[in-house]
Amino acid sequence: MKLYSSPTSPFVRKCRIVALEHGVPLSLVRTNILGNDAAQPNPLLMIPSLEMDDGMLIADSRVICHVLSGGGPRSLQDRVLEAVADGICDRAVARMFADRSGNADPDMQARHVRAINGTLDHLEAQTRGGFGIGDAALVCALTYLDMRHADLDWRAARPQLATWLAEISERPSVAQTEYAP
Ligand SMILES: N[C@@H](CCC(=O)N[C@@H](CS)C(=O)NCC(=O)O)C(=O)O
Repeated sequence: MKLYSSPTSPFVRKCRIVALEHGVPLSLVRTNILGNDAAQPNPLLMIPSLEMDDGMLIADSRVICHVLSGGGPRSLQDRVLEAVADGICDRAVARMFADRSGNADPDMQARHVRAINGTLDHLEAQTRGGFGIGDAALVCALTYLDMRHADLDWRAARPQLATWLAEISERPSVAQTEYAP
């Protein structure tokens, strides 16, 4: 199976972690998301997308992770965590693109930061165990903040999340998929 990808996308990294956790080999096809649209198989012009061996194209990291993990039943808690962590990534990616555009709306940028911080506070108050797709998504969100939004200094007021990330970073699927900016 081919995963259309970039080495700095949190959604791609989540899929790669889930594939490694489930022993699914993936061939990565590097895709320039802001480059030539003709090279992008996903009509939504987004990564990740997964090309199955029979040619079927699957868009969206949540659906891709469902497929890569075998499509079995999952706890509601794990699904909620994935959605919340992906939401942080949506905000963080939007803030990054707006910063790069040079004409970011300050009110919108502040709203992204409020949303990211509020969601991290909510997650800090929770306990977690095991390692599901939601946890993979959270790893990708926290490390994406480190890579693109170090100014937010998310660890400062969130020692539980910081300790959790340090421990989980030892996991082979996490260690082998570090962002490569
Ligand atoms: N909901 C999507 C979000 C994917 C996403 O935002 N991908 C970004 C890269 S991190 C992208 O392809 N952006 C290109 C664009 O917005 O044109 C998923 O989970 O796969």
